[in-house]
Amino acid sequence: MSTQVSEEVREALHEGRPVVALESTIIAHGLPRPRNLTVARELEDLVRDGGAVPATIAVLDGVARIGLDEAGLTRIAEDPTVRKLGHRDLAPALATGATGATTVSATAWLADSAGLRVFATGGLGGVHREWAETQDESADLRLLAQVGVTVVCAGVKSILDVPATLQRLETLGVTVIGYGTDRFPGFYLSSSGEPVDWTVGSPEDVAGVMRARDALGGPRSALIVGNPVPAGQQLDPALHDRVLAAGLAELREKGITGQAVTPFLLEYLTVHTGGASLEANLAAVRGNVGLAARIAAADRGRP
Ligand code: PSU
Ligand code: MN
Repeated sequence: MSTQVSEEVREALHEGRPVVALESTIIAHGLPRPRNLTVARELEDLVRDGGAVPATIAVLDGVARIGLDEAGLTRIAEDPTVRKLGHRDLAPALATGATGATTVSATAWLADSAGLRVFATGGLGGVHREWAETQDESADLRLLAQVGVTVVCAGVKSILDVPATLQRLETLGVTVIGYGTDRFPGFYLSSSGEPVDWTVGSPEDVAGVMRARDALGGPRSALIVGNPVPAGQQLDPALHDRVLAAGLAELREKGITGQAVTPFLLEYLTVHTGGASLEANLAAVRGNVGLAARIAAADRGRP
C-alpha cells in the first residue's frame, strides 16, 4: 500500500481521539539544520501537551507516511536529498520510491484522505510579489479549496503579496477567520494590516464553525484559522521590510524561481536578521501547533 498510517495515529482515529497533522517541508526546507530536528520533536511534544496525537506527514521511500517515528523524523530533518513535494508531486514520488517532505498542499491532501481534521503549520504559501512576471502562486491555495481540513497558521508568509493572496482565497471560496483578531496575521508580524471578515475567540468557537461547515455539506474546502504570533515575539517590522526588500532584490539577481523561492527567502531573512526572523517564525509555529491541539480536542468534545 502506498499510504501508511502509524499505529498510534490509527488507534487515536479509531477511538475518536484528537489528532493534529503537521507538515514536513518546514522541517526539511524551512528551518536551518540542526535546529530543525529539535523543532520537529518539540512540535510533536506541543501537540501531546495539548491533549492530541501528532501526525507528522512525509513520503519515505515511496510510501506516504501519516505519523513518523523517530527514525523518519531524523531522516527528514538531516538528509539533504529529501525533496520538496507539493500535491502534484505525490503520485510520481510514490511511483518512483522517492523520499520527500510534504508542503501544505501535499500534507493537507494526505491528512484529509486519512480522516484527519486539523492541521498546523507556520505560514501558508500564496501569491508571490513577483507574480506579474513569474505567475508564481503556491499550489497551497488551490488545494485548500478542495479539502475539508482546518488549517491553523500565522497567515501566509509575509514574503508574499498578502492582499493578492487574500483575494485569491476569496475567489477560491476558502473560509478565513482570525483567532482573537480582526486582522489577518502577518507570519513574522502579528498583523499584515489586512482585515478579516470573521473573528473567533476560543478553540470551542472554531470547533463550532467546523460543525456548522459539516452540517451544511456542499463543496468541501479548508477552514483557515489565522493565529497571530504574540506581539512581543514578532519580528521588528522595520527590520522585516528592509531585509525582505534586499532578499527580493537578490532573488531577482540570482534568477531563483519555482520551488526554491520560498526556502531561499526564509533563509535570507534568518541570516540577515541575525536569527531574529527564525525566532519569530518558531514562535508563530509553536503557537499554531498548541492551538491546533486544543481545536482538535474541542472538535472531539474533549476540551
Ligand atoms: N511555514 C513555515 N515555513 C515553511 C512553510 C510553511 O513557517 O517552510 C512551507 C510550507 O510547506 C508551504 C511552503 O506549503 O512553505 C510553500 O512553498 P511554495 O511557496 O513553494 O509553495
Ligand atoms: Mn512557488
